Amino acid sequence: MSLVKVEFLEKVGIITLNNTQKLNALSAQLVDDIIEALDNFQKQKIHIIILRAPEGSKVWSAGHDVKELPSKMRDPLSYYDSLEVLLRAVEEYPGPVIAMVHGSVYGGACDLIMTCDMVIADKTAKFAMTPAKLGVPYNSTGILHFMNRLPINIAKEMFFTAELVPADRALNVGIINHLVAEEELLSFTLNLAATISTRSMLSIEVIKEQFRVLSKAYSITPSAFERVQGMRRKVYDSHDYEEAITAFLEKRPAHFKGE
Ligand code: KFV
Repeated sequence: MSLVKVEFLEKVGIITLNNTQKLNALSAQLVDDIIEALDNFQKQKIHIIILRAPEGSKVWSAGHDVKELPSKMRDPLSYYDSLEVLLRAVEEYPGPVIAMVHGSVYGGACDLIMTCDMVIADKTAKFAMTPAKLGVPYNSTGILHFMNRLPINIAKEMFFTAELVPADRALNVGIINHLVAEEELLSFTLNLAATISTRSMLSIEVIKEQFRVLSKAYSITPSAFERVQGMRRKVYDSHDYEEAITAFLEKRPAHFKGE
């Protein structure tokens, strides 16, 4: 059974993450279902996508499925990890993908909304970037998503504290485009999509791709790349990573040693 609900409304493809029992944690199966829905919309030449959770969800998505993170000694966010595949599918979708957010958003799901082209939210929305709570060495493309979107001091605060940023502050710092009343969330998002749909989709597709290419136009030397990978490896080989994942599964706070 698919973990997403797919609708077509007013020329817009709507994908609803629909595994609320598991707080829409981004398991490989949920990710596969989102990607399949995106592929089908692309085949049908649907240009604008809304990504949402079911109405009234307390949690929009709890982020990467922690139960699917590898145990020690393996990169938890390698190129082919399901979350990374999803982020690339959203970035490469040939038209705007709009995140419509009601409820809280954690970790990899926060990266997902940063990867969407726009974010519309109501006052229940909150955003937390939690890898430091889970001892995870975040990956460089993920950090770049935040650097390209937010002032660096705000991005660092999110990564270092792992605390939830409430909706009004999220608006002030640029995490979200528009903060709207709960009862207007869908109509506002559909209106925005309707405006976009009157413009040249060919032009928008190419502009989106230019934003993607230019926002990744950083070059680093092979030795800098290998150094970063080496530093990250120290983290996923560490006591802290193993302890944090175990603590999550045992539903207790993690005890970090810094090694
Ligand atoms: N992965 C897998 N299962 C999860 C999950 C996750 N990210 N978040 C919640 N669950 C499961 C949880 O184990 C429980 O399952 C059920 O969802 C309800 O969660 O089999 P169970 O025991 O019923 P509860 O009981 O924790 O719900 P609640 O007390 O309402 O708290 C909600 C929330 C969201 C505050 C809490 O579940 C939570 O802190 N979840 C983890 C949020 C988080 O840190 N996500 C980041 C994951 S790591 C990540 O995304 C990345 C990329 N990274 O680098 O770290």
